[in-house]
Amino acid sequence: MGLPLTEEAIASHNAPRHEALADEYDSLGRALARRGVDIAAVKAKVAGFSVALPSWGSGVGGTRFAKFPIPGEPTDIHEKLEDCAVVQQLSRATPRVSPHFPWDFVDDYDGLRQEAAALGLGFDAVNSNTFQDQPGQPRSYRHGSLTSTDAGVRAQAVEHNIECIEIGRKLGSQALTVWVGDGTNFPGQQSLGASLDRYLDSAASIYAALPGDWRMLLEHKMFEPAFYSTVISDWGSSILAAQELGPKAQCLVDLGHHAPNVNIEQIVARLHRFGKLGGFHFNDSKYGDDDLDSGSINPHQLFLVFNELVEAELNPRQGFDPAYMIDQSHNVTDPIESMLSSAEAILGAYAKALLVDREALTAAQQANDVMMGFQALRQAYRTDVTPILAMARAEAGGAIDAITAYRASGWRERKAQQRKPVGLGAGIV
Ligand code: PSV
Ligand code: MN
Repeated sequence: MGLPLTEEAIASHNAPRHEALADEYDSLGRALARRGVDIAAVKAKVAGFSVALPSWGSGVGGTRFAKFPIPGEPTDIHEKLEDCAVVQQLSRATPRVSPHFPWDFVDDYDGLRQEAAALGLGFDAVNSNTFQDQPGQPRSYRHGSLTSTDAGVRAQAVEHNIECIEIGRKLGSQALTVWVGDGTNFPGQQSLGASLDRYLDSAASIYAALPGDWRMLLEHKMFEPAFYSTVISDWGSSILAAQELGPKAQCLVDLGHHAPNVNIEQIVARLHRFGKLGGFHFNDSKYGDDDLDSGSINPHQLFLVFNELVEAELNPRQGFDPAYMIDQSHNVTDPIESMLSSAEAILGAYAKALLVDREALTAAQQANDVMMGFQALRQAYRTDVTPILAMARAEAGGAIDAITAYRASGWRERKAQQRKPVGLGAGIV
């Protein structure tokens, strides 16, 4: 199996756009040079940045009310990989896929790894799933998984996570992301203290099965599906658990998993300060865990998060190497288009953060010059970095205008002829 799109198709998309892009890139380069910024250095950083795609994000998502499938959407991990390869071919920023089990179970993981490699893809963190029951599963997660009061349920959940590690080893991953939906809907339903004890105990058994060069990424979430309390509800619970588990345990920040208006960039800085910033699930939200496209609602927040990440890059603590992943639910768009748009938003936030005049910022902060500190960020934020992103993509063999190139490729229409239709019903968030 070759790559989904031909190189010629991308080249012929780029050809008529090159001249205008070069003009815009040169013009931005001159403007940045006047600010003492070398555009080529920023482009090189952007070109070296990548974000993993969620295997589940290539399917059409749903809300708990409904899912509206589109013709040609992928129905299994093989087709999901193909769609992720399209995103990678056009964006050149998404070379890895983060799989989710049991959704992506197959019989032959060595074969799956080869299949991905032939599509130009590798695998990122593996995600376990103990928030749903699967057909034929001996015990139910209705009342919790890693934190269940039933030792047999806890053992089953631990076993599943260890199985995910085993699969991940075959796929070449080096991290396990653990998110549990465990929690309560009623005060009095469970002991808030004892459920955390049970979590720590179960998590320690998973931790003990981690290979030496692996990380365990603990993903917190304030609410949903549990609406009164969640066991790992916030970054405080997450970092305490990670500290208790050991150095290979770090915290994963899903941008949608916080209380409204929480200062996420500050959380990022705090986690970094203690060497516990393990990774991200990028998405955007307005009200709760909306799983909307990255940067579509609050691009400024994304920029401020990346501002902290650039600070962290410049002042690395031990183990600073966050796993960057997208985690979105594409309910009303073609998932490939959403992932292209999101990758661009994420890279754009990074590029803008790279433009911050760090010397000016530090000097302003030192002198308590409030307005100039703010302006150091503002100047970078209002810069249109589109030409840098497009040039980096084009130089790497990607498309100057990725969504237009994707539409012109006719990929989805072709797949609508070839792939079996997916069922209706409520989708997964
Ligand atoms: C939970 O809301 C979450 O963010 C976790 O990362 C899950 O693995 C993912 O969404 C997929 O449902
Ligand atoms: Mn997530």
